[in-house]
Amino acid sequence: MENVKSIYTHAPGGGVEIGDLPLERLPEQNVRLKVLYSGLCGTDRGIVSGALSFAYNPEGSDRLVIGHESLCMIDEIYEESDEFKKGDLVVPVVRRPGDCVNCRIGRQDNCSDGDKHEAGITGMNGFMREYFYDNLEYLVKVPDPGMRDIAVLTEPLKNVVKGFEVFDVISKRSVYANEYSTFEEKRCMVIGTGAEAFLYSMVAVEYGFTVTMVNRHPLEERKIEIAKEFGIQFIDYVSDPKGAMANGNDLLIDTSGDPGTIFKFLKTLNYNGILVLFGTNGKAPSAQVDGSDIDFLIERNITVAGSVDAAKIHYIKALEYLRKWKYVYGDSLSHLITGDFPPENLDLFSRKPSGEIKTVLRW
Ligand code: DN4
Ligand code: BGC
Ligand code: ZN
Ligand code: ZN
Repeated sequence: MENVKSIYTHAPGGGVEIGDLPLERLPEQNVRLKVLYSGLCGTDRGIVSGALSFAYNPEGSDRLVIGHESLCMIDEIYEESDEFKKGDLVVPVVRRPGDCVNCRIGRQDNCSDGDKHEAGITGMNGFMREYFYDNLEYLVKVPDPGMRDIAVLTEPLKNVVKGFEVFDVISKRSVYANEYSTFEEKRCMVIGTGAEAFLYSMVAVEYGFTVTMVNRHPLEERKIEIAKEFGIQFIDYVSDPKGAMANGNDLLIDTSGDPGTIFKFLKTLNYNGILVLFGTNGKAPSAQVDGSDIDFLIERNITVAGSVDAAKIHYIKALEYLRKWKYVYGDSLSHLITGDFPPENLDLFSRKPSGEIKTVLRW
């Protein structure tokens, strides 16, 4: 069996190593992929630090190849296909279905019994390696080869597209839009300033919201500039607590996973406000909630929704956004990718480069 350079951990304990590991091909796998780029995110760092207790190794193995964000090229194809051919750029989907009703209709992102797997996260080897075998069924084709520089953002953006699908469903419970049935003058606050926060903010701008990102420290000048290019405002809520709490918000999106911060900004939600919980951090400190917090949620008809992962349809929509944004924002879009490193740079898993939005590994 051939060996390929791979980055792996021992889940759920953590750690990160790089080395040559055997590349297995299962009988149902009909495509060989060459990995071009891997994105690195909060989930990868959480797995490596041992903060995500839900991560686990493939059955019978004591290690997990990590990585779920990638842009790949079809290296070999072993079956006739009208859709795919050798050389196509593709994004493999993260979550693989189990047997529940949601999984059986391609909505494993809403799996109803937890019996699914996620590449590089739960029980299935991921994409941080030179090559791997997969099934055409789990690939999404990048429609335009000119998107090679930004298509690695498809996977993190697909989560955001799903998050907004959740928002679309929930916002129907009352009249949420303004009198012109648009979201202009509605306010969206995003907690956190990482890649997912930027992508959530950009889609919120698309919807017509006035968007503010917040963090507990100042932001590098360069990141503030990039945010401005996309029409996003930033507030450091420690140095400007009044500014951060000044306006009511209609939509609050959390990418921090920090309960204390979430409850603090929850109190800025307007009537019929919506909180989308997205950030995961099992090591975040606990926060106090009292009866008045619960009263606040009830009296204002506030909806709190968790949102995880996404389905193929969201990957396709994410690619549509990226294609449009490349046209609208030009070179600014690629500024979201703030660093491009060889895979041997394992310190990236424990240290965020300064000014990071999205760090990628180039294979
Ligand atoms: P990230 O870049 O680590 O983003 C987390 C952001 O939250 C960073 O900007 C943090 O700031 C910021 N933050 C942490 N604590 C606070 C706080 N107390 N107040 C304000 N901001 C804070 O990771 P990412 O953008 O890749 O992903 C965001 C989160 O979503 C991670 O927890 C992922 O595990 C999770 N995630 C969930 C899904 C899903 O549900 C998909 C992808 C990611 P700093 O680091 O600059 O200080 O499907
Ligand atoms: C991935 C999702 C996955 C989630 C698990 C994220 O980083 O993008 O596909 O479901 O991690 O928490
Ligand atoms: Zn990720
Ligand atoms: Zn399922």
